[in-house]
Amino acid sequence: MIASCLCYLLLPAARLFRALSDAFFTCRKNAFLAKSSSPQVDGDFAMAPRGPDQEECEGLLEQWQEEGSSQALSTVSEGLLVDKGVAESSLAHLMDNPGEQDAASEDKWSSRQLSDLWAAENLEESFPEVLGEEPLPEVEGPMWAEVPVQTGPQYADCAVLPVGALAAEQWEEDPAVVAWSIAPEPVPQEEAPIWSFEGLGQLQPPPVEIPYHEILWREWEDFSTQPDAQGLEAGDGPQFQFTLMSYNILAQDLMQQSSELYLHCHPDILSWNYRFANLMQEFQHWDPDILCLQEVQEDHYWQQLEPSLRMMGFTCFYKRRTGCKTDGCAVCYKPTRFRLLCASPVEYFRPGLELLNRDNVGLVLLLQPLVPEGLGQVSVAPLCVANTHVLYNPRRGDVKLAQMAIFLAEVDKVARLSDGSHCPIILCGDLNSVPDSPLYNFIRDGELQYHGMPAWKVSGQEDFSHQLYQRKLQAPLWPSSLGITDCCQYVTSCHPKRSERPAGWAEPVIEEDISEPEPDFPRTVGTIQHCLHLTSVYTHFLPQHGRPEVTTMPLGLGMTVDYIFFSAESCKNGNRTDRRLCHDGTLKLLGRLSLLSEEILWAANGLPNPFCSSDHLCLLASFEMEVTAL
Ligand code: KL2
Repeated sequence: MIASCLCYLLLPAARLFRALSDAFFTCRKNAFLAKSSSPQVDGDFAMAPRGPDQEECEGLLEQWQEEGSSQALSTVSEGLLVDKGVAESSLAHLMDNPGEQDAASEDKWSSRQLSDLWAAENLEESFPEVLGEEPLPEVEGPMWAEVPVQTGPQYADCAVLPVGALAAEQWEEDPAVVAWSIAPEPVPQEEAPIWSFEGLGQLQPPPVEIPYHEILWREWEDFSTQPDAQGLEAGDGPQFQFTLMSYNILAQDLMQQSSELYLHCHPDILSWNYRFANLMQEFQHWDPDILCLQEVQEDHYWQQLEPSLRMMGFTCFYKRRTGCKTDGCAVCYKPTRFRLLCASPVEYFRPGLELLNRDNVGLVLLLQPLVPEGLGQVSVAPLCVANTHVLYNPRRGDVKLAQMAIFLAEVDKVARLSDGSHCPIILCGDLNSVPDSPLYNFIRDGELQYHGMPAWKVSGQEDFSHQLYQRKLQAPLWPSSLGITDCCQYVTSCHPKRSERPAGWAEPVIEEDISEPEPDFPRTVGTIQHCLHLTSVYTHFLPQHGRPEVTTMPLGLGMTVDYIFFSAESCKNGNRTDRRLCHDGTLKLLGRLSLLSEEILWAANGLPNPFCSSDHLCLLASFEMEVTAL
């Protein structure tokens, strides 16, 4: 009996205590780093000085002690109980359905399951096509109730541990508690952001006044002084500079459908209205010229995001996922900086094709940069901006590759110039694949030998090598009836019809593929290629921390799945695998917003947290384009 007590109470208690103190110490260091103006502390936690910043941090802790919230206590305890072990066990159910069944069972929101869900919740209608006057659903109360209590076997270690089992000082210093214990202050009228809750009735203003970036420090990494391939620094001669953000903003519907992923979060920070205000603050703070969003819920888009972004000076395009999915991708740009040449929504769903029976989408825009007046007679190439959210299912790499092939074919079509070359391209989004995975390497290297590869390997998200049944990729990966070659080009676009396009892309180019796909074209044996010469803005590693970069944190497990790729000059050394060494072409990377490590995000209670309102971080990069005198 005593032994079991020791085993079930003391061990977990000790483990929890260690997790809490680790998190707290990392937080304090992070907070110091974030607030410090000293260049010496740059990236080096161990060097963080004691000083006024620490006082501020402790002040916040004291404030919390005075205001102590029981809700916050339970949330913090829950948050830190989730660990990688939990992540692994919760994904274990994916492995229970080998074989053909896995397609539907892993995509949580296949149409059948979604309709079941709606039936269960007495919500038989799908989203209305025309959005009515109905008020937004109030999610705060019911959502908390919906979050299941942690009683599953995966929580056996911790659920028995009463919060009171720990000394108060240990958990009350957690950064997450500090974060949401700050008393809500009304936003002064003149500073009220355009997305404030006017007209939304009883909703509260966002409770946090400290901008998230002061807590979760993300540095701007400036490469503009590094000379380019021609030895020119940014700013030499005429130029066109712009910034682009890619951000998976976590659709509320998806979040509620898998609420078990967000048990570590205080319910208030999961309410859409809280998250919406935070997301808008983030957009406003970084103020990109182009904004590529994923997981944009359609009703939120039309009712809140699009109107608010329009007021911020954006023109927005939206593509909802097919089927009965309620979210999609948006691309927004500042019409003061770009003129639209064409917008091309991409659906990956192909009726009757098992490989392409998923509802993911992409959106490709061709934008003409508007050169500021005063530069004289100059021209700048159009810019192709492509945004997508690829299938999540870690076991269906075959589907992901086929989706990517359609996306690349669309990008090729939109960005191809009459001489067969391409205008500058930015391809971004949530690819649900990790760095160095076959899918990632395919985009970066322009080539992938896939034949015989287990489908789960393609994205690198999970290791399913222990499974008996392993779907293997077979050549050809997609049928010729898709009308896409193994070079990821539409069959029709290989025809000289292209030369009819206006030189210099002066006019909008809106072209339909009207001709029937031609089934008879040569296929390679087990290899796919593309010729867009793309390289990643991020390196996926934080040298200062010696840790991988993280763009998302499902169940506390940090990984990169979001990317901004941009076109670079291909290497002249003929070694395709050296694409990383490519130098900048017409697009020069001027800077990027640094990502974070898993450890730092842990100190902020993972994602979402009171400051970052999605389960992904935003990616932000600054580019320069060549401007040529006419
Ligand atoms: O990984 V994501 O989250 O890019 O952040 O993209 C998908 C997943 C998103 C759209 O399908 O929903 C999430 N378990 C956990 N998350 C899932 C699952 C699942 N089975 N299916 C979809 N998503």
